[in-house]
Amino acid sequence: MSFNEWLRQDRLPHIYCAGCGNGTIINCTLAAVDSMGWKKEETVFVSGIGCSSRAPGYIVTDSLHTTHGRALAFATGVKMARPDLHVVVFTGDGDLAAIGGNHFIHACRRNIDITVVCMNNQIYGMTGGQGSPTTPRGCLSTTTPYGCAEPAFDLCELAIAAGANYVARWSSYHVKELERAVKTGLETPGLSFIEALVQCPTNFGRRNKFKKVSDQIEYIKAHSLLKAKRDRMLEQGEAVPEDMYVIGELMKRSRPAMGIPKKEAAP
Ligand SMILES: Cc1ncc(C[n+]2csc(CCOP(=O)(O)OP(=O)(O)O)c2C)c(N)n1
Ligand code: SF4
Repeated sequence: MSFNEWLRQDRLPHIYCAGCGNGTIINCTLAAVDSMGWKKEETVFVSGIGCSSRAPGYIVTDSLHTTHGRALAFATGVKMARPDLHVVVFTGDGDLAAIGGNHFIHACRRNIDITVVCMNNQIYGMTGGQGSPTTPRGCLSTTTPYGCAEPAFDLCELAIAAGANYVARWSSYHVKELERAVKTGLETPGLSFIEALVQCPTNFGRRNKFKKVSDQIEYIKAHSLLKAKRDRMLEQGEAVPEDMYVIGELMKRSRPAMGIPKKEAAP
């Protein structure tokens, strides 16, 4: 089977702008799902609202496109009612961490057995470019015309502190690493959180001096710092610059998870 078979050709063309990073993340996720050998009728994709949350509509499985911020609440319901199903959530930084923030921390606390892929473009894409909880300090958006003054949420730190079993961060540049991380997330019982930094040329790039799509991808690449290197820097007492994105596998543990199918009793 090829992962292309997971895409609904009848839904094309898609709504994404030219150069949007979301397509790359969908490809990586579908390649990981396909490599698990899962059946389409056993796999459900769930999302909230936003450009990123349109993803399940392009996939040939049952899917739920829910209310803004509520993807994890719906996904929890699906998994608790049908623990035999594989549940994958697509979400955006606004959907997950602003309106959906409480659902995020409690899904991690419960450590429910779902995989969450967050396309973090650091802005509200669908509604025209308002600042989100991950908009970096100093960056421009329609609601931060003088530069965002607030510190950004670190979504991975949040997921780790709240209790998720697997947490990783990559980007639309790191396609192979991202695919492997999603696969590890799918294999790991409990909540897996994979953050993918993505370029949004229309609403983030355009306002923040990234003239070409590739400029923003290059920026993300140049500001990515492998966790192992970050740890070495800290050990040596070196300061880690605030504008670096720590990438890699940030947590893998086996806290008790919810929504795991019960094993058949031995005869
Ligand atoms: C209750 C509610 N509030 C606000 C909105 C408007 N709204 C739709 S998408 C969105 C932001 C989406 O941003 P994000 O989750 O970062 O996704 P992106 O579009 O950037 O992928 C907002 C505020 C809504 N649909 N419902
Ligand atoms: S607004 Fe941004 S996130 Fe939304 S489709 Fe366009 S480039 Fe992608």
